[in-house]
Order: sequence, then structure tokens, then C-alpha cells
Amino acid sequence: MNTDLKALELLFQRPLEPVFTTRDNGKTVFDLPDSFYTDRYRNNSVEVATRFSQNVETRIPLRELTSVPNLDFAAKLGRKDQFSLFNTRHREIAGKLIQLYLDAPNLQQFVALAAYTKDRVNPVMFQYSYAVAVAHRPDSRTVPIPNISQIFPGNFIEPSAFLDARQESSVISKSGNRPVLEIPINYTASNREEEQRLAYFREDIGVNSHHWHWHLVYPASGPMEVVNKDRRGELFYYMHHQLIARYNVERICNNLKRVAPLSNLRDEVIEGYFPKILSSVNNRTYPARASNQLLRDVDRPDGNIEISELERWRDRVLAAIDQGFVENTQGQRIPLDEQRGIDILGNMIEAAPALSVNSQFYGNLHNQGHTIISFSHDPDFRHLEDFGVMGDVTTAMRDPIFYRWHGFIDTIFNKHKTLLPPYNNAQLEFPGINVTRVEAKLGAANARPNVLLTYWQKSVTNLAAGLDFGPVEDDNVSASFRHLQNAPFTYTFNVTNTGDRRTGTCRIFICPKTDERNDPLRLEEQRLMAIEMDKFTVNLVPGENTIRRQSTDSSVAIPFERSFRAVGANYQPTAADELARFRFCGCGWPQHLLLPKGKPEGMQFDLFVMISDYSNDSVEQLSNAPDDACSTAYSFCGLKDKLYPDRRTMGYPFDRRLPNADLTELVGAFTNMAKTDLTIKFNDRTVG
Ligand code: CUO
Repeated sequence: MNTDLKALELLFQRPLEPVFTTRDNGKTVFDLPDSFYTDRYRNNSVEVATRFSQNVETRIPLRELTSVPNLDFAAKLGRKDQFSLFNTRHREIAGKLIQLYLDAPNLQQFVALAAYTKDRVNPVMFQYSYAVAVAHRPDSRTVPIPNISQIFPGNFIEPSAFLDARQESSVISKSGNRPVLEIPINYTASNREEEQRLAYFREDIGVNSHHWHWHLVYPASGPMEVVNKDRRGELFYYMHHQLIARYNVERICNNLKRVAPLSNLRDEVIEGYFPKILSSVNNRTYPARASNQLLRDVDRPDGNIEISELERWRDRVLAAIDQGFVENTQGQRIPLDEQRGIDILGNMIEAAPALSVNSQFYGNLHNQGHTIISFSHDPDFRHLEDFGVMGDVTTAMRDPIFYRWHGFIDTIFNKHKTLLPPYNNAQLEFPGINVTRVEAKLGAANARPNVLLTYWQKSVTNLAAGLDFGPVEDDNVSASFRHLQNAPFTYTFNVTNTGDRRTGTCRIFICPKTDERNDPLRLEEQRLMAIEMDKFTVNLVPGENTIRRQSTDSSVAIPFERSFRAVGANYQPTAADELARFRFCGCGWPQHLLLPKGKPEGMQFDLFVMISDYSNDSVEQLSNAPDDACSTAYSFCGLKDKLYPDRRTMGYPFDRRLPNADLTELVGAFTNMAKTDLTIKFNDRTVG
């Protein structure tokens, strides 16, 4: 392997240790120019270098920098401060660092610059900006980006397991078999707290890792070529909308009512949250939020934000939606139409300042909401406490309030969608295409059709990359944790094509039939909780067609190994196509949560399928677009460096009102749609 690429890969490891320590399981060390040592080590750089180069197999020489960057801009974020992507100043600093990396004239200089800056800026911001740059530079895109849960395991797992890991690593000899460390389940609250029923979802490592990766792929600030991606505002809406839909369904499975959107910022926040995880940079626990906390204006050294400001932005956004247009900085009206409206709103509400039509007027609603909530325990810094989990994209989804805040943001988007006219026949039909049978079935020969299964599974993940253990070198520290799992299944659809050979897009959703009280849901409620399961292109020959599709091929999810893949060269596949998929591919809903939990007695869903006319769906990719690295989760994450591969608005056909009274009437009116009753049964037993 090219040593520059290898060096890039190794710079992800041991995030808190100085760059001169060994990497790659003790086998490799960088040969640094003297000027790379920070002041702290410069005087004894020879001694330090010698100490870490004993017994290494490979030394990777790094070049001198052709121009030494001025990093003063990054000094405002200390090495031990928490880094928040929702904080405007932090985002700007990260944006500048990304720009520096992208401007490096060649691969050698990029490697040198990364190594030089690593110990001079905040380590979490380094990992973020560095990962964005690695993913966006054409010369480094083959470098695999490790999963965030392995770089900063402290943000994902309970600290007592962490302590065990440190002890294990110093006690057990390198050759010995390492016991696997148990991450306890349900450690954040007792059953007395109702919200605890959803802890398995909120605190799932794959869920939080997906969320971090999504924000890594779609940064809100930074160089334009990184920020300005095809339909990014719309995807911000859609990916988070699906999170809320899934969460609401998951709540119904657990006999809880849907989330109450946090529309009134003056109300007490009933839900408390005590995260019990440690910040990676300063070893303090993430601060907790007590139950019934009032939100307050934030007045802290690194920024002020008033609740009234958020309310003003909220009202302006809602007024714009009611009027059907936004106004840009020149006072021109831009219509919020069927196609572009949602994308404009997404970038404006999130907000991505450079893409917002008018960031002064419509503000920074969603990000600053995260900020106000994340500081509610210490809004004026009198207790010198950092932000809570809501301030950090690696941890935000652990907190029940995340879903109330995003539930509120989602109601704003849904309001715009609801004001659009319902889909008309021409937008829904595919004449000549008749879906005659829908079925989902487990693999076993005697499995009952349309009954699917979930259960608990225990899995092991490697945490080594992020464990900075000082002299101990071993990349074999593993932790075991419990998560929901679903048994793989196959969809079968029979389709009659009365016309010529056609191409269609097969869109699969599940919608819950009833709410938490077992009352039937109206179509308008069902569509807002419709969970996208899969979307793929089908070729339809004249006459009868049978379409089969595996649940593991879903366009929203990534395989388990990718959510929890190990880092380092030893773990990389060698076959070229496998390697391609291994790359920048941590974005995607975890396959083990593809299905909602269901209920022990079985929970009823509508399994809905629609085949739309591909000639209205297809997207012409630019001719120089690179090969797909990881197309399998494109519904949530798009395609890397390509246009979003479906011309319809995201969530189609459930993103807008439908012309029919209920789902049965809808599938009766359109031959290219069908549905069946589906049962999801939860088996309360742990395998593996
Ligand atoms: Cu992903 Cu609020 O945007 O957390």
C-alpha cells in the first residue's frame, strides 16, 4: 500500500496521543521533522522519537511543510474543550481547518499538514475536519474512515466498561486470550422512567454512529465544494423525518404515545436525561439534565443565544411557509414549490449559513435549539459545565429530548408539505403495471408469510483505535453489547405488465395500523409514520414478473459489519469491490434496527409497495461521476459525489397528502400499488 495513504489511515488512530507515538498495533511510527513536535516535546524530541521507535517494523517519513499554517483561528477551541457541530464558532473553525486540508497541494503535503496540526488543535475537531477532508480530496478517497464509535468509544459506551478495558489491557499479556468486556444494558435509568423503554433505540451504537456519519457527509459549514451537495437541505429534512417516524413507531411498539414536539420553548422539559458517558477530551461525564428543567437564554463565553431569538426565527419560518415563499437578502420572493421548496427550507432551518436564502432573517433555528437545550443545566456557565449530549452529533440521539426537538422541526417541514396540493393521479399512477401480490417471509421453509421476527442479540465490537493506553499496544480490545435484531426475510411481489418492457422503481414502506391505544390510525397519521424499508429499480418484462428482494439489501440500511467495523489494515478486505464498499460507508441506518421491535403478541402493520414509472424517477448522473463506493444506504445518505439518485421528492408518495380516504382506497385506486397485513413479533430472548 502507498505509504501516504497508510499514513492517512494511521492518523485516525489514538486520537488523544501525540502523533509521535506508535500506531498500527505498535508496528509503525512516523518519522517527524523536528518542527512538528509541539513546544511541550520539542526540547527532547530525540529522546521521544527513540523511545517510540524501538521494536517498530515500519517508519513512515513525513515531509517538511512547504508552508507552515497559522493555526491561531483554532486556538479559541481548547484541546480539552468539547467540540459541537451545532456551535457556530466551532463550525467555522472546523470549516477553516477543512479548507486548509483541501488546499494542500498534494498527498504528501496533506499527510504532513494533518500530522502537524493533529496535536495543535482540539482532537475531536481534528477527527471531524480530517475525516471530511479525507473523504472529499480526490487523492485520499480510498482511505477508509473508521467508525466513530471506535475512535471515541467513550462517547458510546458506559464508562465502567471502559475502566475494565484499561485494566485488562495492562494485565493480560499480548498473546493471552482477551476476555470480552461487557457493556451493561439499561444503565442510564430505571424502569420508573417510562422513556427508558426506548433506551435500546436511543443508545444504540449503530444509531448514533449513523447520525455522526450523516453529519460528516453533509456538513453545514466549510468550503462550498463540501457543503453544497445535491438536495442536501431536502435530505436533512428527510433523514431526520425518517428518524422521527421510526422513533414514533418504536414508541407505539412499547405502548408509549408519539413524541410531543417541543413547540413551546417556555415549557418545562419534562424528560430528564443522565447520560453517564465520558467526554473523550476531558474525561468528565457529559452533564445531565434534571426532569422538569426550564430552558433559559444562553450567555456563555463562547456565545449567546436568546429563546426569544429562536421564537422570532420560528415565526418567520412559519409565516414564510404560510405565504408559500421565502425572501432572500435582496427582498426577492422565492416560491416554496413542490420541487425545490423543501430543499430551500431544509438549508434555511438547519441552518447551513452559506446555503440559506437569508440567514440573517430566518436565523439558525435547529442548530441553536440544540445549543439552548444542551446548556439548560448551566446556561450562564456559572458552574463551568460543558454542553450535554444534545450538543454533540455523536451523542444527541441518546437523549429523549432529541426526538421532541426534531419532532418539532419535522412539524415545520410537514406543514409545508401539507400545504402543497395532494398528489394527483398523474403523479401516482403507472398505467399497465399491476401489482398483484405482496409478501414478506422469513427464510425457513415453514415460515408463515407476513410474520416477521425481532429479538435481542449480543455482539462484539472492537474498540481499540480510540483507546489511548499509553505504552500498551494491542488492537484487540473488544466489548460486547446487546442490541435489537431482526431475522432476515425476503419480499416477493408479483407484477403484471400489460405493456412493453418497462423500468420501474419499487418503493417499500411499512406503516403502523394502530396507535398506542390500539385505535386505528388515519391515513394522514399513517403517512407521517411511514417507514421507508427499501427502494430499488426493477425491469418489468411484458406479462408476469416475480420480484424477489432480500431485507439485507435495503437502500436505507448498512450491514452490521459496516456499523461496527474494525479499523486498521488487518481488517480491510483485499478484493477491489469489497474494498470500495468498505470506504466512506459508515453512513446508513443500522441493519439490526431495520424493523421496529413489534410486540410479543405481534404488532400489526401495512406492508405497502408501489412501483413508479422510472422515466419520471431517473436521474442523469454527471458523466465523470466516480464509481459507487457504498450505494446501499442511498435513501438516507445519497451517493458519494453524485446526484441523489431519485428525481421524486424524498419520501414519495407519503411526503404529501394523498387523494384517497385511506390506504385500502389508495391501493384500490392505483394498480401499481398494493399492500398486505404484516405482523412483527418480538421474541424477548437474547442470542449470540
Ligand atoms: Cu442531526 Cu439535529 O441534526 O441532530
